[in-house]
Amino acid sequence: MIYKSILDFSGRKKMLALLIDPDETGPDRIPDLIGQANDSGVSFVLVGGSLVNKPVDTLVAAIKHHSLAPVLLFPGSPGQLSNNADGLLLLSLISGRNPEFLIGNHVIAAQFIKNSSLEVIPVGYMLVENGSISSVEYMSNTKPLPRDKPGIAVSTALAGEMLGLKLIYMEGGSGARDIIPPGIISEVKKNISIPLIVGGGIKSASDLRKVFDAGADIAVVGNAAERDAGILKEFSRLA
Ligand code: 1GP
Repeated sequence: MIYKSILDFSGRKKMLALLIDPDETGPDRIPDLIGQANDSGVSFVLVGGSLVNKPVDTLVAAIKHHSLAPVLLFPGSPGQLSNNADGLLLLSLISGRNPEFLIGNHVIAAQFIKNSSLEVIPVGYMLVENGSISSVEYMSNTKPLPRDKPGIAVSTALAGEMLGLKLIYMEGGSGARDIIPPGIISEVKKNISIPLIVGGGIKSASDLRKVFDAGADIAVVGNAAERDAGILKEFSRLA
């Protein structure tokens, strides 16, 4: 059980997740990239993006073939589902007020998911303002949480937990210039009892240190690892 392993590690060990965007990383790069993730002890491989044009199914199968870590779908739309993964982060975009991203897409996907072997992990997905319009913001047509108002983020995360969501994912946006301010991460962490994932703009060991120190249980790295997979080894030393 993937979720059980996250619960077991939370508070004891920090976890690193590698995010693969199918439009940026083709199957040809998978053996090397996943090989480096394996050597670095990456805990999870996430696959997905806000807008994906390339087929996901064969890519997920290739990742699954090479990866020692569980492969989790991180879908921006129902078209990114694949039965070749181990699990699914079933994202509800609770920072926004677009019903399609809160429940609509889930209705479309529900029967496919029920008939799959995917472990479903319901996630409260919270987009935090980062100074520019992120792909998530644009594609979901939602407003991000203000980065200087931790109280709103805390209330949002609490509501997600009370609704029964199993993880909170604070998202600064793929390729964000800056990480989510550590102060807002720590406020959310102090107030919830479910594990916290943080991603967006983690480019250096110092960024990662700040995100972990602020309370993230799992940090997600996408662009930086796609540019240079060697960074995973350095990052894994902080996990
Ligand atoms: C985006 O949180 C992830 O969904 C990762 O972001 O690509 O900036 O690492 P980066």
